[in-house]
Amino acid sequence: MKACFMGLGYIGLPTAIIAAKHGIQIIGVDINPKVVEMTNQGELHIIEPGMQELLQEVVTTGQLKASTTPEVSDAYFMVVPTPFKGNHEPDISYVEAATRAVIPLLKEGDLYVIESTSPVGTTDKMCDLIFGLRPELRDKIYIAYCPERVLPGNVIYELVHNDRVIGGLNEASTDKAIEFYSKFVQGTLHRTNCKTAEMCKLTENSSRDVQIAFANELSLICDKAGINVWELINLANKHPRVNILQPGCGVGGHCIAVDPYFITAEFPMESKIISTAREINNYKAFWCAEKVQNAMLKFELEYHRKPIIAMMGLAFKPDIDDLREAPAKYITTKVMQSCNNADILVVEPNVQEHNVFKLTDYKEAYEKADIVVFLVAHSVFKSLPHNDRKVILDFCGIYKK
Ligand code: SAJ
Repeated sequence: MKACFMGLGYIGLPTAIIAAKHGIQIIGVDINPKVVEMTNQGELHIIEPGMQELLQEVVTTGQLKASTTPEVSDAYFMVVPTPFKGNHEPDISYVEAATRAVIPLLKEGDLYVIESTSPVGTTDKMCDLIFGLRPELRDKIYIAYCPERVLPGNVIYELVHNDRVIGGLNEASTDKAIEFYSKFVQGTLHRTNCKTAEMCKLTENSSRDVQIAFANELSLICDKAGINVWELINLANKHPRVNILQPGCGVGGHCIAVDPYFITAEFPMESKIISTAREINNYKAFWCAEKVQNAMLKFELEYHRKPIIAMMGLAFKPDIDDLREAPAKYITTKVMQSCNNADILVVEPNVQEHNVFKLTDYKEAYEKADIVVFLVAHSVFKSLPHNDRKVILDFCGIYKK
């Protein structure tokens, strides 16, 4: 069995590695020659615990090879980014380009799968493209949509153990895709059609976005009402059927802050809660930046000098070193811009150095600062002593009970 993975990013590369580890011959394709070169040298270009050793192993045994062009295989997987354009319209041009690249290689009996998060109807569009150019393959190849669900930081475990949803163009396609994924997935493989599988992925991340927005909205209300939001949520969650998530300084990463737009762009009239949740979560980062700016002004009026501020955390969530689309980064930039970069100590304990921010050790920054702003709930911050003489802005519940 030979499989071709189009895209060696945060999902494509780990999936290719795990599949290779389970005996499938893998050709991993990426348009970036640097990624291809690093992968062939057994060097991981993404950040994911435990993955480096696995890559080294499958490259050494020859199970995985990277290239800038696809090769004739038995199965083809589209695992490329689906960003959105300026107006939040989904951009499926990478899926289309990857599909066009494999169309000339397709032969009878092959499997073609889209894993990229995609707007509803993308698989049907790619079918039209494939059969438009290769009409002789109609009913002769298998086509399915199968989204990934792994949590960055826990990919090795989740790729194998999570349940997956597999939506085939027809029953035979679903069967063929299930046959492939069952080579390395131990979770249940749930059957459906392409459209439902596409919508399922968007629904999962939108559901989380809506739930986080609820928590963030509560945090705004509680701030005005003088109520500790962390205590409130903890108490409300004692109800057997209530499970509120945690507020933070916004929603980051490449998934939850993006995927809901794939629904709102296509169904603007119907997706009221989903679009409002996006607005609330975006607004939360803006609100945090304003809170910091107000605290700075208040300090200056009271002490007649500029405060030293510690911005604690840049990552998009706790205990990772991934800064992609991180609200903490946005807030820090906004605060720095408002005071000519003066007296701001930027902290990210999970990153050695950064090309924009000069990083300070978290203990040193906490010690020196007049105003401490907790942006990300990294575990190491929780051991810092509570100092009543400092102004503490705790946006992520470091000191929650
Ligand atoms: N966040 C909160 N409060 C919470 C939980 C999260 O503010 O209670 C924030 C985080 O700080 C972060 C953002 O939400 O900024 C997203 O973090 P996350 O841990 O919720 O999710 P991701 O983006 O790391 O991964 C998600 C997962 N989807 C769901 O949990 C429904 C993952 O399973 C998906 O595979 C991934 O998106 C993806 O690739 O789509």
